[in-house]
Amino acid sequence: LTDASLEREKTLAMVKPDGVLGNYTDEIKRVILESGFNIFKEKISQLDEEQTATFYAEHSSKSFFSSLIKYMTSGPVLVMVLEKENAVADWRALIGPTDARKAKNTHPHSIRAMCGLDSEKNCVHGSDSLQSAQREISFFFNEMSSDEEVTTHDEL
Ligand code: RTP
Ligand code: MG
Repeated sequence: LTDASLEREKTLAMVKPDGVLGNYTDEIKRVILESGFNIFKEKISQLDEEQTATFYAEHSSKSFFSSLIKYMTSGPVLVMVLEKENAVADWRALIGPTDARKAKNTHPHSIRAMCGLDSEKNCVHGSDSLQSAQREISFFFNEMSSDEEVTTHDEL
């Protein structure tokens, strides 16, 4: 393995329905590229209730689960595989805290401060660990392979 290939950690990023409908996609992708990530794969997807419940299975017993499913199925999402050294933690830092209202106070330069609304409608998703990243990348790019508009970028 070369040094470059060791550095290329991958994470799953998503622009949620409020971000897509609010036309934040281009601005978010600009921040992603300026922050040193490579967009390795991307596609538009429309989640259904079952897919959302599977994706967010860890939250199935939470009070906000049914609301989360309604939100996440309300429109298309843009899913991306981002790669860079320390991609998982760096993308989580870039998006900011879950509650976008808090993000506006404590992390004003974060993506959720830029385009999120509250603790649910927070514009973007990021994998929370290497293990989650692997699960979520195969969820979108192996299991849901019937989706169209997949682009694969050449590795640098
Ligand atoms: P994500 O998984 O989407 O990247 O967000 P996260 O790690 O920052 O937050 P998590 O605890 O995993 O929650 C997943 C998503 O559920 C919605 N949520 N609503 N109403 C509420 O109190 C509440 N709490 C969480 C948000 O859309 C959150 O991103
Ligand atoms: Mg989470």
